[in-house]
Amino acid sequence: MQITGIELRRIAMPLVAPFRTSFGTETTRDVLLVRVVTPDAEGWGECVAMSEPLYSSEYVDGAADVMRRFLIPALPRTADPQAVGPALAPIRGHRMAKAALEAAVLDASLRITGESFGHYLGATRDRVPCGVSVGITGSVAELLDTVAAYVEEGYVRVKLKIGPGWDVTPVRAVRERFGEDLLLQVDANAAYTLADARHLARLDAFDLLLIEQPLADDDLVQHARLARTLRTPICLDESIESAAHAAAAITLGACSVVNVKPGRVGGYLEARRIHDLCRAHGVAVWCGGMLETGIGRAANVALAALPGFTLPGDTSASRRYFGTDVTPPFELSGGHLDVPAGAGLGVEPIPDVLNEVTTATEWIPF
Ligand code: OSB
Ligand code: MG
Repeated sequence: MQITGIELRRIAMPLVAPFRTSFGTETTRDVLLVRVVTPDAEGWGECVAMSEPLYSSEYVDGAADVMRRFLIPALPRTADPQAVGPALAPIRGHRMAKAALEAAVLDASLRITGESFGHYLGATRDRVPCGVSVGITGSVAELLDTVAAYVEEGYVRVKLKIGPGWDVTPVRAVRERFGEDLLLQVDANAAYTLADARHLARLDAFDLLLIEQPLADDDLVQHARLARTLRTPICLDESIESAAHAAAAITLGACSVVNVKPGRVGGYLEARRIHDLCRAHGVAVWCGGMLETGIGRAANVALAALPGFTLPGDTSASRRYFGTDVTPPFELSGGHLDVPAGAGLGVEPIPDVLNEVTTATEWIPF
């Protein structure tokens, strides 16, 4: 199956509410979609880079540039998903861009064989429990209202974004209001340093499932030190860009949980390797999110159905993000999302909706 060409499609997706983290506020999701065209099938991939390099060094314009100048010319001529990673390996970094291309090739090739993403990856469930990531709000009262609405919708786990000046007080308020049975965790997006260890230990009082990425992305050693001073388990997000990083983090004792995001680690195949490694070591994993449209969400939900994903993920319903998703919406049922069962991603963009939100397209012949 030869690749005929690749379309880069930029879309602008207004968020239903601004999403504030310790690194910035997002009001519109600026997304780069990739469409791989072959004579027999087309495949879609979503690049999770954000418009500015604040979560990690990647950003949407940079991803589009590296794709057209370096990654697409290096792709194998035939659409073999297993060959994509090795072909792109000589180009350093740019994992989110690589992941989007690999996902699109995977989707195209699975649509031809009729196999679903979930089946291909090794999913063992047909639905997955869902958590929700709650941004920093203007007040504790607003946060409590926001969390109440999500709990009412059925989310089985709540993650609060935290940062210096927005940590112990909001966490205490949520724990007091919703009680000890609420599965609750926090995400600092690398906003603290080891000098904050005593302050972070105050969160131990609230029986959190985990604290995600408290310290800098490139500091596994300090996370290992922090882990010895906290009772709350440490989960790494930004720090884990590969299975090799996950192995190092486990060896050092830098984390006891890993947030798996396929974009951050260079693709769904590397994400599965991290799942396998963590599972073998008894380290829990869960599927993170990057405010994906239905394209990326379909693949994430399939991944989250693998047996080592023992904690609820940030795989929320489409309506938590967008008024109108580019695919038929993912809807929560009893706190779960169904894993798509159709060939490939099992979902496709709705042409009219896609055209409505498209800001630019570029065709790169092969
Ligand atoms: O750190 O997990 C994160 C969104 C964008 C960038 C980084 C993160 C997040 C989220 C939201 O927490 C996850 C989601 O609902 O998609
Ligand atoms: Mg995170």
